[in-house]
Amino acid sequence: MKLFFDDRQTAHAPLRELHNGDWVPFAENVERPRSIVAAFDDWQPVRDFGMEPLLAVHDADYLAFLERAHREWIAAGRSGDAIGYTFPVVRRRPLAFGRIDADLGAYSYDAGTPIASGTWQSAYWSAQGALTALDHLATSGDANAFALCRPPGHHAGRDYMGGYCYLNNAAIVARAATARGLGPIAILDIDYHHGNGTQDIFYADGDVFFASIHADPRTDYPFYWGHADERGEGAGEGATLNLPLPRGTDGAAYRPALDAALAAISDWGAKLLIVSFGADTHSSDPISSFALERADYGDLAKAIAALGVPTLIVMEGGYAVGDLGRNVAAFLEGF
Ligand code: SP5
Ligand code: ZN
Repeated sequence: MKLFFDDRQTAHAPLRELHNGDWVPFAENVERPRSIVAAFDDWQPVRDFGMEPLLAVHDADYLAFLERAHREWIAAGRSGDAIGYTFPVVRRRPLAFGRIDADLGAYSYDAGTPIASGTWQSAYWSAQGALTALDHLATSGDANAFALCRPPGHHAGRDYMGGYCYLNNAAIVARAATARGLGPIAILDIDYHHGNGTQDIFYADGDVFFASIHADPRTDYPFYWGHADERGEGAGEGATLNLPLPRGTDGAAYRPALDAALAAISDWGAKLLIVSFGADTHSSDPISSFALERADYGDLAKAIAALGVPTLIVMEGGYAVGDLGRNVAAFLEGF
């Protein structure tokens, strides 16, 4: 399997995040991609597909905000990472603000997603890596490809960041693939956390099927989305499938949910599968509470590969840095 990564993805290095009322070291750190890079010998270069495929998913004003936010933060006399503190949950409308703090709140839904000096550069190349992997899949005849996306993407929506995510890499490649006539497309999200941004982008969209297996949002981030009764709306009615599982879920208990998701994807008639893969389902993950082991990842991959659908894997979460590279390798080797 060809693997795609660009070193500019390590420019993003926030120092800390808010967690349970305290500042803690930023969990989505540069040791993560380094651990995954070290687990493989051969990486392919990332190509630049420009802004157009990003604009097919994200609003132009949101992308401009991501690009300028850290400069404005510094210009306002601040140091370190830009982070918001006021969030317009009551109602958002397109106001023009004169202060970076207002923009930070309007374009995010949590306080765990800081913008550092290198954030835009890394998010941009993370998305380009996914697009390069898609292009490889579409032109090589290979059955699968892996984009080491970092920062991850599945919590980011059309005009908001959150959950360590800025650009929704899976959604960007799904839209690009649709434009290339590669559909019908399904996204299978097997990160520990619900992929609320991806769900939101395609919620009323009948073109892309979205299935997510994740920790029950009644107990786990992102709390407000990923409940089993969220099934899509309008033209997207029935094209969203949420399979929440309890804390402590191990490989055996995970498997029926995976089989249900794969059956639904097969019924959808998917001709391209995008897998949002998080290794934060591992028993050793410091911020998550499932109990999958390394050998389980090979089994999951074999079940996915048995669909016989070309598969693009994009990296999402996974924070047990000491195990991360080997866990990702176990998953990819299963294909
Ligand atoms: C892509 C992804 O897996 N995002 C997960 C975002 C979860 N953020 C909320 C959890 C905060 C836990 N912070 C613990 C940090 C320890 N250094
Ligand atoms: Zn996650």
